[in-house]
Amino acid sequence: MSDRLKDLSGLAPTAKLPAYDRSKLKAGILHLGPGAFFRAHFAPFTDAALAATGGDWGIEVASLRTPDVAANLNAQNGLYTVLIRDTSGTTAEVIGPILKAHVAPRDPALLLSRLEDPAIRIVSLTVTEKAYGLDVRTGGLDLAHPDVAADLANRHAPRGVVGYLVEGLARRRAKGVAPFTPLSCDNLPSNGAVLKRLVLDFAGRVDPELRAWIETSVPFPSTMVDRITPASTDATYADAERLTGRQDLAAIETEPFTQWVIEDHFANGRPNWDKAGVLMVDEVSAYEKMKLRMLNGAHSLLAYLGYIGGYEYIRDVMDDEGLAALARRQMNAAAKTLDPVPGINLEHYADELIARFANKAIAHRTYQIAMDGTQKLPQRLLEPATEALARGSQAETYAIAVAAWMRYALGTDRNGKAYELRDPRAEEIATLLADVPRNGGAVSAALFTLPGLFPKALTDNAVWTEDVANKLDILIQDNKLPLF
Ligand code: CS2
Repeated sequence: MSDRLKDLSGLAPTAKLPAYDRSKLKAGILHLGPGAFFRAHFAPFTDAALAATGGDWGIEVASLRTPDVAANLNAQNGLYTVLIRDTSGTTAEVIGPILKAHVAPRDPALLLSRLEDPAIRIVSLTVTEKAYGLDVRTGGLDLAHPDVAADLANRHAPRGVVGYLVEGLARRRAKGVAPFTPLSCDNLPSNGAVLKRLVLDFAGRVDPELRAWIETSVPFPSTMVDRITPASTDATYADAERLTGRQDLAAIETEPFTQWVIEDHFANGRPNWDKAGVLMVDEVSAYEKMKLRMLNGAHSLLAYLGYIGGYEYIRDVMDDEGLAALARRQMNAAAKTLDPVPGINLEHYADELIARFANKAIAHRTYQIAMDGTQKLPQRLLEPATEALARGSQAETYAIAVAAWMRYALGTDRNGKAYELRDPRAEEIATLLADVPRNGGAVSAALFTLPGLFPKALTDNAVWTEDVANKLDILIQDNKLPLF
């Protein structure tokens, strides 16, 4: 076994290294949620900006849950490897902007002190959809969300994302420190606006003056991030070691494609991301909707059908011609719900997505994408389905996707093998389905009653709900694909 990656000396020539002086970096960004998605886009784009134009924008990261990533990053002085895979091979880039990693539950006071440090000018997030505590029905806080409830009861000792942001901003205001810019990078439509609403909702409940200050002085830029990033495996670590000559337990693997679009509204400066290929715009929502509906909507469709059909990876699902064609139909249907997106031809975009999904070098598990369906369905499938029906358009592929999610929610695959439904509402779903006969009509009727998930316009549409029930029936009774 090689030595651990700790510095940049003596690395194998196959690795691309940071092209700037790391010792000049200072923590200007605090990032919450240093998972693989963050390590595949935010840190590499910041690395590229530093290489292009210099500067001192370093990043501290904090995990709000598990300690492993932070421990591995600290053991490597923040360095880690990004493997970029396609069918022509794998390349390795060592990424340099991370300075230090914290684990919030271990030392919440330390995270609060980092949030109030004037040197921190951006607090960015990739914490997944479920961490926001969003009530999709109202767009405000879900008061039953465990973090939201705990943080409202104990605002000075938060544990959740919104609680930390509000307490951090409150402390800065009290000390006369300029606010940081919160920067959401999660797959939510208008993620900055969503976060703003949640922060204002929380602040309004604990301190109306603070709410007013945040409303007038804190920008919440929205962003759209796109890079397919499978969870790391032993193969990731082995290839990172082979290509860098160092053991790296924080390595990640990803595809060549990468896209980041950011609204250019910052309170206190930002890295020169625009010099590193990031698109800085005034308004991100058209890009975000395109990505959520065309990429993520088709991804979820393939993940549910694929998983219950016994396909381990998205690339395997794409080998099934019928399912690949269905994904394309779903993308076309989604494209019809979109306004024009500046600079993007949606036909080409869909072609590119199909090729990215089929990338043989990317082992992206259907089970990984199937996770957290109740948090993903609304923006990926249910909102565009509602809009399509309102316009009198076809919504058949949406019915297939919803039926596939419902079939998946039953918790056993076609061979009768049980699996864990990884979803914050898994218990509620299991209770709801406990005594329901296993047929499409009964199961769909039960799941349509899950509070807050399905828009009324959809559940009121008898033709569409019957379509879902029929498709689900085929998936349950015949237990075979394809169903279209
Ligand atoms: C995926 C996304 O896991 C999922 O739900 O659909 O993580 C997807 O890979 C990314 O959004 C691609 O940018």
